[in-house]
Amino acid sequence: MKRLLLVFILFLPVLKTVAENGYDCWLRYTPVENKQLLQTYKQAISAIQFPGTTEILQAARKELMKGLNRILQSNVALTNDPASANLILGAAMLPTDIKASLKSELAKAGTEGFVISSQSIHQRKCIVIAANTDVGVLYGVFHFLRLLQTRQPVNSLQVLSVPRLKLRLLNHWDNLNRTVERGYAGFSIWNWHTLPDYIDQRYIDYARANASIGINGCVLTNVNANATVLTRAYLEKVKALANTFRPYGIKVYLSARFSAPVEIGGLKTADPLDGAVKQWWTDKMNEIYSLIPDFGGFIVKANSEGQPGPQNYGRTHADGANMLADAIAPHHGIIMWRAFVYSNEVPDDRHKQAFSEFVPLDGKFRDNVMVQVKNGAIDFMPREPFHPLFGAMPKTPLMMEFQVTQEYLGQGTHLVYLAPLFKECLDSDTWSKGKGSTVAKVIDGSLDNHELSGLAGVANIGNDIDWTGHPFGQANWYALGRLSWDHALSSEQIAEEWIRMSFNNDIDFVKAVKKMMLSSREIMVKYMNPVGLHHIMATGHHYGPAPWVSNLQRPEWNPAYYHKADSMGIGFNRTVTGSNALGQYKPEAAKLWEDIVTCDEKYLLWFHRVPWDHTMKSGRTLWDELCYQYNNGVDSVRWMQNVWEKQKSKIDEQRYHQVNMLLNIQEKEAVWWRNACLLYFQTFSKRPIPANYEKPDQTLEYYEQLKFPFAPGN
Ligand code: GCV
Repeated sequence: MKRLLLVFILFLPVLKTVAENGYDCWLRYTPVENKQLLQTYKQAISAIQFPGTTEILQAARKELMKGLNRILQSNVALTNDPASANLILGAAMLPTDIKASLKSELAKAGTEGFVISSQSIHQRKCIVIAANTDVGVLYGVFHFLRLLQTRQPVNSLQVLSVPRLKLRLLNHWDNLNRTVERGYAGFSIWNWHTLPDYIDQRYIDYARANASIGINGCVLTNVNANATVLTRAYLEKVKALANTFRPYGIKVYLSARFSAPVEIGGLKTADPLDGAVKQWWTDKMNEIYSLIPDFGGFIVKANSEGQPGPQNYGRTHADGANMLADAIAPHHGIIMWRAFVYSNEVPDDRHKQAFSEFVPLDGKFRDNVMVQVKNGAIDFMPREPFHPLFGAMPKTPLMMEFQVTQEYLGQGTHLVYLAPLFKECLDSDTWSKGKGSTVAKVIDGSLDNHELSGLAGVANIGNDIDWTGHPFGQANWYALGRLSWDHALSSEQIAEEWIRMSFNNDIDFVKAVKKMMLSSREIMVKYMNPVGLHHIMATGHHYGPAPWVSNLQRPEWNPAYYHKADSMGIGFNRTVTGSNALGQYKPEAAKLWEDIVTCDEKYLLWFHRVPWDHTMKSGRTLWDELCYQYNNGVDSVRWMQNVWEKQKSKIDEQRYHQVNMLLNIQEKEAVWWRNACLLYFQTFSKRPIPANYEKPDQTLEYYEQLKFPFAPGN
């Protein structure tokens, strides 16, 4: 019996079937498998000098020790003796000789950056993690742990890493009743009922995960805001979260309901120019900062999709934003004012409306206002050209808003790695100041010399055990953070880091999964929105295809408004002969898309109305190309299933099985998108689906009558 037990214990660590539920995300700190590498790591890191008692340094030290003890499978010693230490960390308390030797690097590190440097100190090889601030040290610790987790050599390190953006945020669209708008991973992680007294370990682990990728702020509440969060009882709860996140360098922000002075303040108006309204907000800011001295500020969705705003009182967006900005300025907070506006009373192409409303306001916002712009002008579609506001408001710091939650990209069940989508937008050239005026340079402030800069992602996090529901959803959270730290990182590098840390360092596994991830966004575009189609999803919950919808009250809510299919062709003419949305771009940027013949075909139907028999670059007609792309998309999901099946022996059974089931759903839904869209568009094209493709196994009527009254996230 004893021997049996021994055999069992001996083999336990190598069993691949040990279940992993994904809770630890990319901070699993698995032991180094390779004995030689383990030896080098152990030699390099045997005694650590890491003084300091601030809460941030304590958090950093705790993380470092936890990570090292697991990765190196031994208890690494902390020491106060500089003569024996070979890993030395610190900011203010860094020994002066080390500080002096890193002077020029530290001069560049700023308030959040860090230096990791291999040094020879008193004839001994040492690794130094240094920064000007405690939070810089924390980021340095996470970077160092990442090097070890991804099994990088550490014998000759010279790293200087500085975030390119000041504000690196997650926007939670979480409601106070714990439902999450467009959330597909359960309910909100904020348990408002048990706050402020109960601090769930999840809050701490959330902060750790965020800090590890450089995120330094989170908006706790939905932009479709509820004024209740501004009442004293709720502010106490917000304070508890702020206290929990502070050791990890994370500030809290809230969404502001513009009509709060009426709803919870008892005023008759929320007019931003009214003295009593201004006073109400000033008092509210004072109250908030008395509780949370480092409160970050507010995000505001105003006069958009039914939300109240300054226009209710005949005032402009700038009037509204500036009133809040003035009230928060004494506390150094900021206002993030969203540019996601469109109105059914404006007869113009929805694509153009934000630009038309906001460009005239350029230069009219206070210094502590940022205008937050979605990556594209419609709404987080699988593929959109960059928003024309980027580069068009040089006097205003513009902040990027990406959507990490996959509202229009397969929601909680499709494996779609979003870094390529984020990068596509960031790398787009606005030409606003000549060639190379990329969106990235607009938002990092370098193009127009702005002090404030930022990027936010609408979070995909919920209370599911693995945070994001789909194990690969974590990769998108990870990518958002890494790109907000450094938008020059490649999608490939980010994917590789994430795979190695979240699964393992097996070279073949990393290679196969990386390939699948890097292809996944393009594959999803093919089976959902090929050739520039957009906004053809179902109404309300946005789950599944419904290009046939054309009876909704507001024209721009109808898919038919966007594809405009008829017997002649399909697509939205946004050229000069149509809505001329293209006219909002600089001519050099518009050039990519303005001519139907040379237009980048990924955007063809976005900008052009195209006859069904138009010859595509492939030589196929447009109709045949649509058939090809939809089918190729489905085939490629099958390829992804195949890639994943081959990884069975490489990872834990639980996550293997989970992803397997999710890929099965993705395959089914890709077929659904293909069949529904092709059958519907065929009613206009009147052309056959070429015989070499699978025939739809259901009728159009079948797809049209499908209903999902309880689809999540709505
Ligand atoms: C928070 C889209 C979504 C809405 C969301 C809105 C926005 O319209 O479907 O759920 O509301 O964008 O970004 O404000």
